[in-house]
Parts: sequence; C-alpha cells; structure tokens
Amino acid sequence: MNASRDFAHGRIELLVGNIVEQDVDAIVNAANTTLEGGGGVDGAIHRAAGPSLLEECLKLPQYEPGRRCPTGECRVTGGGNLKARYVIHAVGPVYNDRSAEKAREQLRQVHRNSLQAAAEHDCRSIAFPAISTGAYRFPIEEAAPIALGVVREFLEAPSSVQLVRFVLFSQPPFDAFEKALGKV
Ligand code: AR6
Repeated sequence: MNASRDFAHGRIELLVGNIVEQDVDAIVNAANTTLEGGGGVDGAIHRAAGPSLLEECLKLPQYEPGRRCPTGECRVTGGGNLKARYVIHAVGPVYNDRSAEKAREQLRQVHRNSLQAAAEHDCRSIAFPAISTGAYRFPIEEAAPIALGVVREFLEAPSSVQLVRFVLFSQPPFDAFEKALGKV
C-alpha cells in the first residue's frame, strides 16, 4: 500500500514498511535526548546500523550530563550498515494533554530541523517514521497533519531534498497519514 502527492519542489510518499530497509540518503530516527538508543524505531535503527551508530552518537557533545540533543532538535551521524548514508537523530516531544500546544510546536520544529539537516547534507531523499506517536503517545490523527504540513511548506522552496517518504509501521498510522495528505 502506498500513496504520494507532488508539490512545487518535491514529492511526499507514504508507505507501510520498515524504515531500516529504506534506500534513501537519510533516515530519521525517533530518538531521545540521550541519543544512546532505546526501543521502537530507535532500537530497530541501532540494531540494523550496527555498533558504529552508537559510537558516533556517544561522541556528540552533551548539553547537560547524559543529554546530547534537546527536544525539537536533531543530530546527524553516518548510517553504519544501513543503505542510508545518514541517520538524522530527531527528538520529538512526549505528549500529554496539559502541554499539548507545546508538544505540537516541538513536533513542527523537529520535522523542520530534520528537513533542514537533510538539505545541509545535500540529501535528495529522506525517510521519516511517525515521530512521537509510539512510546511518546502523540495521537496519530493529530501528528499526521502537523508532520505533513511542515513538509509541504518545506517543499514550496527549492533545496536538494526532492523526496520525503513517511514509512508507517502498520495500516492504522498509514490510514491517518493518507487522510491527512489529502487535506494538507
Ligand atoms: N519502521 C518504521 N516505523 C516504526 C518502526 C520501524 N522499524 N518501529 C516502530 N515504528 P517510537 P517515539 C513506529 O516509540 O514515540 C524510543 O525508545 C511505531 O509504530 O519508536 O518518538 C526512543 O529511544 C510508531 O508509530 O518513537 C525514545 O525514548 C513510531 O514508529 C522513544 O522511544 C514511533 O514510535 C521515542 O518515542
């Protein structure tokens, strides 16, 4: 199952799949502030990339003891054994009802920063997971239009990035993204 839509300077594609298998220039990791790995997509990417990924992450500077990337920002490493040349480690917000507006803004930021990082590394293609919608509990119906809205805006201006693929792990998140893509 897949879907796509073309914009002025690039295409958005949606598919059900595993992000570690994507043959793109950069894949985005739904990381946490430590950049030391974790569960979900983070664990899968570290396993597939091999130990060099963690080694590179641990060399990144800490802004607080044990923390290497604030929420809303991203850090770039090589791709290790992945097909992708780069991994963009992006830290999405933890969602809760009391700070939902802040979480929405941080979800926008993390997508904007990841696209910017891909362009700075001259990437033509980038694959995102549905950041924050697993362990960080961001409702998928809210996250999908936010993520796609940022990408649509980004693709209105020229950059090296011409393909932005969202790799959804199962049918329900795909359906939420497909619905949002029709309206973005
Ligand atoms: N390919 C594509 N999507 C995947 C894959 C995969 N291989 N594996 C899981 N997903 P999550 P978060 C989907 O929890 O919510 C980690 O422990 C998953 O179904 O991976 O941003 C980090 O270290 C969900 O829709 O990321 C952080 O501590 C989406 O990816 C924390 O979890 C994101 O789920 C980050 O939580």
